[in-house]
Amino acid sequence: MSTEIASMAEAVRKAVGSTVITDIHTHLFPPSHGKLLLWGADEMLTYHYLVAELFTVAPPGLTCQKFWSLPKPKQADLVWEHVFLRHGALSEAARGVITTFNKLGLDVAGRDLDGIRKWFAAQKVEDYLARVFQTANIDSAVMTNNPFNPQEAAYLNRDLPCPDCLKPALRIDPLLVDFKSAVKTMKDAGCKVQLRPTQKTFDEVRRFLLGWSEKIKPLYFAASLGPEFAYPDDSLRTKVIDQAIMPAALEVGVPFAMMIGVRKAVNPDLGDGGDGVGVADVAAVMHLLQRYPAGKFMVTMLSRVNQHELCVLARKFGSLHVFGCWWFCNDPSIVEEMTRQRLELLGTAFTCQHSDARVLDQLIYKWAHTRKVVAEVLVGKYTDLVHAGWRPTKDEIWRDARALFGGSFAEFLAR
Ligand code: RAT
Ligand code: ZN
Repeated sequence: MSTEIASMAEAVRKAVGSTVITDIHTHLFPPSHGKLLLWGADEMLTYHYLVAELFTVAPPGLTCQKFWSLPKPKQADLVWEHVFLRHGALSEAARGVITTFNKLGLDVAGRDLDGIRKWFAAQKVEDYLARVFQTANIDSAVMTNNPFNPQEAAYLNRDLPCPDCLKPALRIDPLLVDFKSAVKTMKDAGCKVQLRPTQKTFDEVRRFLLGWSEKIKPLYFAASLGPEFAYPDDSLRTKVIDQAIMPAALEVGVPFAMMIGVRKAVNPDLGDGGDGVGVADVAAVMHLLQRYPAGKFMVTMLSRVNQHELCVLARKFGSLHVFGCWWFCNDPSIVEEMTRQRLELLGTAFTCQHSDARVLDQLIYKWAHTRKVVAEVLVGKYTDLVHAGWRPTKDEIWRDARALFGGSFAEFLAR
């Protein structure tokens, strides 16, 4: 038995370590979208997770205002000095930078940030993108394409080249969280929308979504929502979902992805790093699933507290695809717990992780760290199976590994 378990464990580690990954939610852009695609040492060091961390240890004289007024390399210097050198790179985000530099073959132990910067300065972004995808062993990554962001919309309207490894997704938050600004953007784009929620306005919103879908061919529509998200209720948000978003999603035949539980700007001085987390009401998702039996929904939730209830819901509705260990859940201890819980309740019918990479290079560490944790969870599960008398074949192990890292998602999309 023990040799069987040892060879199974080796096969699992190999499969999880080497399976190709489809990254189903990132904030990456094609190189043709210029400065929108973030990459390199300074972008990694100023990732909002690390900026938030800097201000847990920053000297009293260093205010957020002062930090934001500095050029990016100076901001990166401050993170390097106070987080990495004076306090230690133990957090997940800090360790991630180290893992990434290391996997790129850079001398991270030498702590030579200037040398590392020189190496990045010599890279050509198109080649570097291919190199990162190869190092992380990813076949494709889904972008977040937001037509409500004028800069992004301008790039999208120019039909610029996009490498095959980057897939589109239509991000529509303002429709649900800031209808006023959504109306302004749509008006600027020539839609006949009004702030007053009339049938005509909803028809126009639907046309806006259909138009963008036709243009970019998104894999899904997506929005991030607060812990207060309720459905149905008598808010404008419910009307927008029922009269514009769901009709458009059904017509295009794409899932509606909801990322639920973010408490926006609890400390606005920190910028993107200033958002927090709150426990949400999973019943809102349940009501959507009940109301739209022909719809498809992808959901990730930010609070650890919501995870179990969400898994139970996914057992009841094949139209719900649970994905990722999002943001504050993307820490090894929580990824381990969530992956085990999901396997126990859902088998492999979920996507164990998405990277949420905002900086290209992060694909390297986010996936290296996830693979390691998920491999050990799977070894434990297969060990239990072997003890129970089952003998998983190598092919089955590879099938299951791929399922968790993109295979189940592909199946869900094809349903
Ligand atoms: O994880 C993050 O980087 C967050 O700031 C958000 O981008 C979140 O993932 C989102 O897509 O809203
Ligand atoms: Zn995201």
